Amino acid sequence: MKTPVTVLGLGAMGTALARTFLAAGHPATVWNRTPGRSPELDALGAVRAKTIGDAIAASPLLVTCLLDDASVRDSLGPVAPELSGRTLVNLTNGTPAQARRAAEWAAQQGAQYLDGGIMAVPAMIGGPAAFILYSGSPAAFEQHRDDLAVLAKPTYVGSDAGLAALQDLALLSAMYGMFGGVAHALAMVSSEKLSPTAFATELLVPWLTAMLGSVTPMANELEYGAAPGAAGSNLAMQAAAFGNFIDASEDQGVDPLVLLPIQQLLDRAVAEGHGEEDMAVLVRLLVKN
Ligand code: FVH
Repeated sequence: MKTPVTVLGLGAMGTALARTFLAAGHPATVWNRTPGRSPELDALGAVRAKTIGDAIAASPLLVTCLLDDASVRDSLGPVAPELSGRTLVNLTNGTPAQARRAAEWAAQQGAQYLDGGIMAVPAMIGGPAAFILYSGSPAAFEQHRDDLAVLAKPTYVGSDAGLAALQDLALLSAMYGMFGGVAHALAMVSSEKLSPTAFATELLVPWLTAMLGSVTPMANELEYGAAPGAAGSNLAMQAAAFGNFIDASEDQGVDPLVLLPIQQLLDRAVAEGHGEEDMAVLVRLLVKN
């Protein structure tokens, strides 16, 4: 028999997780703060626990997917003794510090703990492009790797429980930076009588795809130092051009809000003597200690 699993939280993501466990043949018990959410799970065979205590008692493997760290603490705090002997996999978005505190707290309750960062939207769960970062108890990960694999490719990143959250937030930061730039680009195009769809498909997506080729060399440079003659696009040149981005935005009636921090960073790099270097320097300027 497949491992029985309890899913705590039936928001958009918790519902997708429960549905996917059920589809893979796992007996699944579900609980949500507001009862009756996601009724479609009943027809798929989910057992709806009346209390969170009943939900925890039903399975050795517990998956939480709630709004935030406070909602996890609010929900699990009153039933902490019930966690003993179980594995808690927390897929709620949080910080590394929150994950480390949760791991310590779970250990005090006698539970194994894995923290997870879901790199997918709900529709991707159970599909080939989804992956989930896990950190925390190596024994728990080995024990439940196959169970967790039905949700998304499980990627274990270390026994320090904070490492999944750290890399989850790093990945999401890159994504939001990209979407911020995309929002600005589409606003610029929309300020004229141009088709945003044609711009996106014919120009923007190919451009971003080509620029992705710079990401690994930038990371390499950070780790191993600049390759001789590598700086083909120096920062002084980029800072000089960046004023045009801001001026053109203003001329078009587009708020340059998302560009201003980048301009600030480029100007700082040049002022601190890095004008002849390239983008990898920006990483060093961002790190505070
Ligand atoms: N959906 C997504 O695209 C992203 C993908 C990556 C991972 N995130 C994180 O997953 C967590 C849950 O996200 P969600 O999409 O399921 O969120 P909602 O649909 O808004 O559901 C929220 C659930 O949390 C429950 N809840 C809220 N506050 C409390 C509380 N104080 N005590 C107990 N439960 C609480 C809420 O219950 P209810 O409002 O129905 O009673 C929902 O079950 C999240 O960390 C994302 O960042 C999703």
